[in-house]
Amino acid sequence: MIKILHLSDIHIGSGFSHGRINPATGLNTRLEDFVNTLSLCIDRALSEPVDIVIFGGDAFPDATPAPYVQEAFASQFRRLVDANIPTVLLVGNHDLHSQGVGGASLNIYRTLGVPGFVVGDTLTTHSIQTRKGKVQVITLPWLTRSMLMTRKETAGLSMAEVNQLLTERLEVVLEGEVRRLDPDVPTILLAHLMADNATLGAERLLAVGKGFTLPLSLLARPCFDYVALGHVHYHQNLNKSNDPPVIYPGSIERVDFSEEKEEKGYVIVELEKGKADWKFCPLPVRTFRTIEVDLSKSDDPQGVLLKAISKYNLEETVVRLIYKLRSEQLDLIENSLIHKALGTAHSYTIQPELVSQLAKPRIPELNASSSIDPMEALKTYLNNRDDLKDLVEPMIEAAQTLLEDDEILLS
Ligand SMILES: [Mn+2]
Repeated sequence: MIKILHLSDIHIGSGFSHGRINPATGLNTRLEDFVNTLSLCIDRALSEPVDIVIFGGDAFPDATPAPYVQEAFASQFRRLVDANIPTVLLVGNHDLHSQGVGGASLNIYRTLGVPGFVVGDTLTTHSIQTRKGKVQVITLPWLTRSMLMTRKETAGLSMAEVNQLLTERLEVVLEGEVRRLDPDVPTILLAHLMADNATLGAERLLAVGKGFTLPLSLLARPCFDYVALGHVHYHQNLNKSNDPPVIYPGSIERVDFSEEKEEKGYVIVELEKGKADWKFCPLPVRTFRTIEVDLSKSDDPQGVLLKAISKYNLEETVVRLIYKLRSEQLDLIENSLIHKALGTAHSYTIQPELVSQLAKPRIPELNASSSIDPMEALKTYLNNRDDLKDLVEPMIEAAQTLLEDDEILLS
């Protein structure tokens, strides 16, 4: 039995706006939070000890993190080198520089020949010797069109056609890897991708529509004993029958407020040929709290607001206060008292919203709660703008071209 620690979407160095400078260290407290959480993952890898660590991609917010952020990441993973624990670092979309043309931030670990470290920046199979025997890891990094197709092949194709072609190409290449597998050795597919039946987390806010998705049938195959995913920040198992488990461990820290209610953690797997027992291990991460109050109908907006704040213990918490009020109520809010009430929070933002502005006529079809394809949204918008009537065609054409160029590369 081979014991594995599977973590993903570290994104260390992001969310600084939710922190503050720690006067003792000069560092942003959110960097310290992320380092602390990552160190808890590594602690667990060492204390078990696990036989291999697999990382599902997206190490930093982008491919060119500041040197002190890179160092924070490296000093945690260095502990695995010292403990002789083999580690696979998969390349996610955020790790690619210029859509991959500029390489990947994680490639430096291969260049330096860090003992036991494997970087997955191509679709290939790595045969890795662990203390408890051999394991095969197929790495499937974030796909860009240029990896499997030439520009010529995609010219004139619609976004959906390009995605279809990319999926077909991938199937062939993956099949090639599968056929070369040793059937007696436990096998992991480690992939950074959007599966078509995944529940989305924060990454949806960074993507146009749902972007390029891959069918679950490509992943949930008996030749894989465990499918380790990265990309979606919300922890989930896509294959409830567990044959094999198809797991997003999710991000290890809250990247932003969209992850306010999500549990964060990593996954421990016990793997043998034909069998994978896994469990999600929650991490103690900083609390995020949205306090939302509608004061527009209140005679005592200040009192109601302070009362809403006082309901929570905000210590060590990242707070977002959103309140709605009418413009004529503005003078009734004493800002210094609001700041004082929020003073115990780790950090906070205040977003007053005027209801008169909120009541502005909107296009009901474009309501935030209904999901709509970007092209449909644009068409709906243009239909409601008589003044843009003459521009409808060129604008739709231009938007189509933009989406075709970028859709797959975005996330
Ligand atoms: Mn990603």
